[in-house]
Amino acid sequence: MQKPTEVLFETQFEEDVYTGLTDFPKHLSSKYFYDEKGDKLFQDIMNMPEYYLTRKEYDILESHTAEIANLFASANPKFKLIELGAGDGKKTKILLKYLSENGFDFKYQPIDISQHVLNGLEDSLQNELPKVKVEPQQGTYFEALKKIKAENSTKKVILFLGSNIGNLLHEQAIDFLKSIQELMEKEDLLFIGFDMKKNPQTILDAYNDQTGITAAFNKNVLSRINKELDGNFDLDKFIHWEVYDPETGTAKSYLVAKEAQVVSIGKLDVLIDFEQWETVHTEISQKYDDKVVAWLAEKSGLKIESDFGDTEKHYKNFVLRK
Ligand code: AVJ
Repeated sequence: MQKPTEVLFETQFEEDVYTGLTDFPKHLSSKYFYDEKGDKLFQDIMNMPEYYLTRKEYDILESHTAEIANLFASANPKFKLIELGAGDGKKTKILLKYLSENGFDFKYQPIDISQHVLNGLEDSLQNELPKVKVEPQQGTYFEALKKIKAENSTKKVILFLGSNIGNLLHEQAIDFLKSIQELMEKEDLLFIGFDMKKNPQTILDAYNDQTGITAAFNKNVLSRINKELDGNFDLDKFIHWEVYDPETGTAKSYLVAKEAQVVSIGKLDVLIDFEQWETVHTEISQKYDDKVVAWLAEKSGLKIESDFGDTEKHYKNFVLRK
């Protein structure tokens, strides 16, 4: 694992893979799960019986559609609906349909890291809700936020669904919320989904399905290294391992090496040594309670205006304002 003195990385992916796999303990970012195959696997996850998050949020949006729509349009009826990490927009379409059928004055700006996902979303909207004005934007949340800041004027309603915030450690979540807060004006809203603490077994099962879809999703980061960086990971030599700490509310995913091995990554000109049972930490999926959400909001200079939850309070959408 000797580091060439001057490695010039062509992409963020190359740099992050290099840094993560030469660090101790090893880690890779879950943002690299999502290529075309990863998007498909995540779709499959959302349809698994164990993965309750998507259905819960869908139910919340469906049972409070009018109330949420009116909240978006309150103070100033004209707004831009900006969605961070839009995905297939399945849940957002409930709102879009209502807004469009009831003559609300808005534009929809879905932002996603995957151009493939955005194209699919734009096509499906063209078919299903042709009246909705759509302005897709490809990029990371960070790039998107910078662009939004540069633009201005119209009232912004920012959607951040799916408990995507759960991929961030609290400190990072606060930084992220702060950067959203900074580009918000008084009348703007942030509508954000949080997966709440619940029976630890329910959470563990959601990230550890018996069919192995989550395992394949987790291992997709290794497939990407093989494909894009000329790596030779043998996926069968790793197991997917999930832990959930009910005290901190943090679910963590790992890839664990079943045997000692050396993996070559051609494009990075590096050999990575794995000891038997060595881990690569790949994802966190944070779970929240009301106190933690209030603390995050306060730390980021945001106020909680209201929240919508399912009957069991397994999942909640919060409305935040500057
Ligand atoms: C899309 C980040 C919300 O953490 O629940 C699903 C991703 N990882 N199964 C989550 C995921 C494993 C998901 N988020």
